[in-house]
Amino acid sequence: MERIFVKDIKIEEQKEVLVQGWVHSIVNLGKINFIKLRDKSGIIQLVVEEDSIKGIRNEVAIEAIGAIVENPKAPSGIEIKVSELKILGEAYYDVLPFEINRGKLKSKLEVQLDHRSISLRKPDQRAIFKVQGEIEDGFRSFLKSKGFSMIHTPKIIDSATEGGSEMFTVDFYDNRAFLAQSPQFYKQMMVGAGFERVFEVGHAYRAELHNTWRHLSEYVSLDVEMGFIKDEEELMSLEEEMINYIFKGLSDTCKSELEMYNIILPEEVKIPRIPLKEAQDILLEKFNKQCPPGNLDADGEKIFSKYVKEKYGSDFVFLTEYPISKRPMYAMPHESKEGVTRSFDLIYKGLEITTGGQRIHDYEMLLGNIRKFGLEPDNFTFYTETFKYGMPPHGGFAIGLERITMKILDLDNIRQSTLLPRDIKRLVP
Ligand code: AMO
Repeated sequence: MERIFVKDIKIEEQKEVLVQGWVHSIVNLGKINFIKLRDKSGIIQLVVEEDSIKGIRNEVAIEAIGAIVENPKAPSGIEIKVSELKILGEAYYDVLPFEINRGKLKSKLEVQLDHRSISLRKPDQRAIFKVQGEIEDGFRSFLKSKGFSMIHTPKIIDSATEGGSEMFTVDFYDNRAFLAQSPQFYKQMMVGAGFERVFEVGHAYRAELHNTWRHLSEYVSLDVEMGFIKDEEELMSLEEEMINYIFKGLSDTCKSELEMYNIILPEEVKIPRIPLKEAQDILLEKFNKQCPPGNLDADGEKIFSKYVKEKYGSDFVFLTEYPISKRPMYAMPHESKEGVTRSFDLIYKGLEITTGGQRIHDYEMLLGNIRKFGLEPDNFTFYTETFKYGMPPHGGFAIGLERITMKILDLDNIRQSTLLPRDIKRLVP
């Protein structure tokens, strides 16, 4: 008999089924016993006779064959009257690290992460990663429909892309190498190589010295780069359209997962675009909130998001025109607005989830800017070479996958939306 997943069991279609999964809970009534079996798709009640329950306890992996019967009292309205029950994987614990068969997980997040493969057995924990998978799927299929090519670029690299301080170093044979903070240079190079429009889903590495609710040492970066653009407005429009596409996909594919977290996604997202300076002035005038020069801090992002939500009804806001001094050397300066770049951040529910912008595409201008930033152009020839041979106007952006997942589901900590997080204190499991 072939295995069936719990969610596919239909009373009208099957008489007898074979199910496999874990023992979620047991109610022992002597002659008759109820076992809840949990597989990747759901939970079903098994009715088991006394003699076959031997050795069965929570989280043991089992297989059951039995007849489907209707029972309005069973949680799904159906149960299986078991004729054969087999243990497939014994359990060897004294006590479970935490209870995973009732309510919300009560133990501290760090304890849940220490025992990640156990905490993930809880359906609401795995639901986060169903949503995350669908976000990634939406990202890929949206961009493919717009003529973007998928690329994979090296993560072991020779020099810093976003600035030098947050790099992890690795031994690379007899040399020192770094882990890529972003595929920035490579995605630009691939635009110039003739792909024109590229995207990448890959890990990025940041040696974050602070242990915060929103920073990881290793995160998944959803990167986009597009050639022959007019300006950064085109990129923001692309991202806005993409977010609408992803939300529509999630509403279709993740109904029950979103329900678990009480999330109703908006039918249409329209994102205001506000220059950073204006946002800072509003924060100062209306909220007496002083921002660091050329940026918003975490508090500023939260307060400003609330203001935007009230004024424009949007959970998102693009902050534009970041100052040259706060952006990397590849950012395109604004030709008519002194001191600012054609770059932007996207803030979602009080957290930056994207940075992007138009890049410098002129070779001479790029070399000049590298020097202006106190860097040595000779160290970047692998990158700047592309620009020697007719680089089109281009730009792009990157979304942090764990951050957007966390915010969609209103989670408090980025580690909750990371399968196996890495941070300043965590390298296992
Ligand atoms: P930036 O450094 O702002 O820009 O990163 C882009 C997005 O990546 C996510 N992110 C992080 N997520 C978790 N932990 C971290 N430590 C972390 N650092 C960044 C955020 C952030 O908005 N090259 C540019 C992008 C571009 O211009 O195309 C870049 O990497 O969601």
